[in-house]
Amino acid sequence: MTALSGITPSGRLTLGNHLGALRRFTDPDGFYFVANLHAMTTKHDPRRLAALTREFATLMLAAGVPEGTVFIQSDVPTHAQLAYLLECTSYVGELSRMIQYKEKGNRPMTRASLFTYPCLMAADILLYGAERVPVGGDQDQHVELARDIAIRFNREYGETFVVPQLNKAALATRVKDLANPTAKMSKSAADDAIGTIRLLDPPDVIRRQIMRAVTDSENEVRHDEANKPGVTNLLDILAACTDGDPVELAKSYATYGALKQDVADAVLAVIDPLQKEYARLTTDPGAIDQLLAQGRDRALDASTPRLQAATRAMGLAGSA
Ligand code: AQP
Repeated sequence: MTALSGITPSGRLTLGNHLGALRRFTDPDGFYFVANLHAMTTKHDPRRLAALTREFATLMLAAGVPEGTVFIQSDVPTHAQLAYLLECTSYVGELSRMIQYKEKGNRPMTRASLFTYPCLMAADILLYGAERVPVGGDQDQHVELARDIAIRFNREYGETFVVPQLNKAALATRVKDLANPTAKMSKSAADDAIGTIRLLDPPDVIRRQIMRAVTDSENEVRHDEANKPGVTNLLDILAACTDGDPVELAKSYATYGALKQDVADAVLAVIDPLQKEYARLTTDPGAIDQLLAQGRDRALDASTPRLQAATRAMGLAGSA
């Protein structure tokens, strides 16, 4: 089974991104990419995008994502090439039903890419023959569309793509915002948002944010998402960082203060080695370039045959 996952440089990486994605990118045969083409569907700052892309790629390497599996999406042109072919097999009707477009798009100044990016996402998936795509619930619609496109393409132009399945079993803990624990911790939150833990924030800032996390007016440490979202989020974070069971962990705490202290220690124990490795890697930019070139070449080799098959199937074979 081909493991494939992208992460969009739409803001600085968070603890949620690490626990839910980066640290699960462990397959030496996988493909893990910085989805920078996906970060341009709304107005963007080119310098910030370039800096975030480099930071993401370096953090992926620092997190121990296997060598040769990490690449930057725009370095592998097969993604954009296949995306165009898939745009030519998709319908305006199905793209206009996509949630992001319905919520943020459909205005005269909306970028056309906010309408077509689901085809790019389908290309990301279909290029590598991924059979199962581990995604959070908010991504279901994209995988459904990739399935529809693959089935239609195979029917109209001949068997070319593996039809992917949704892989809900692989879902990770959803880390919630510390200041608003009913919402997901998101990297696109404002840079100074107090509820978002950024992987590269100084340890004292991270500790302070955890100590200030919103809880409730009771005094009982209990895992109860509906009635105690703040405390439950802290227990889930502690469990994810220590490989523990959040319900069991709750029994060891009599006060919120003691829980927060342990959450801060556990989070910093996860983040500290990551920050040290990041700092070490950034002293040798040439080595980072080399690792990313290795990932790019491998992704290009793996994806080119399927792009060529799709190209031929659509009647674009040229003189070759
Ligand atoms: N809070 C979270 N808890 C656990 N996992 C999370 N992920 C994101 N937030 C959490 C996982 O990180 C990866 C990022 O995927 P993405 O870049 O496509 O963006 P996303 O899922 O929309 O994540 P963000 O951080 O919330 O970004 P923005 O703010 O841009 O929307 C995925 O594997 C996701 O499950």
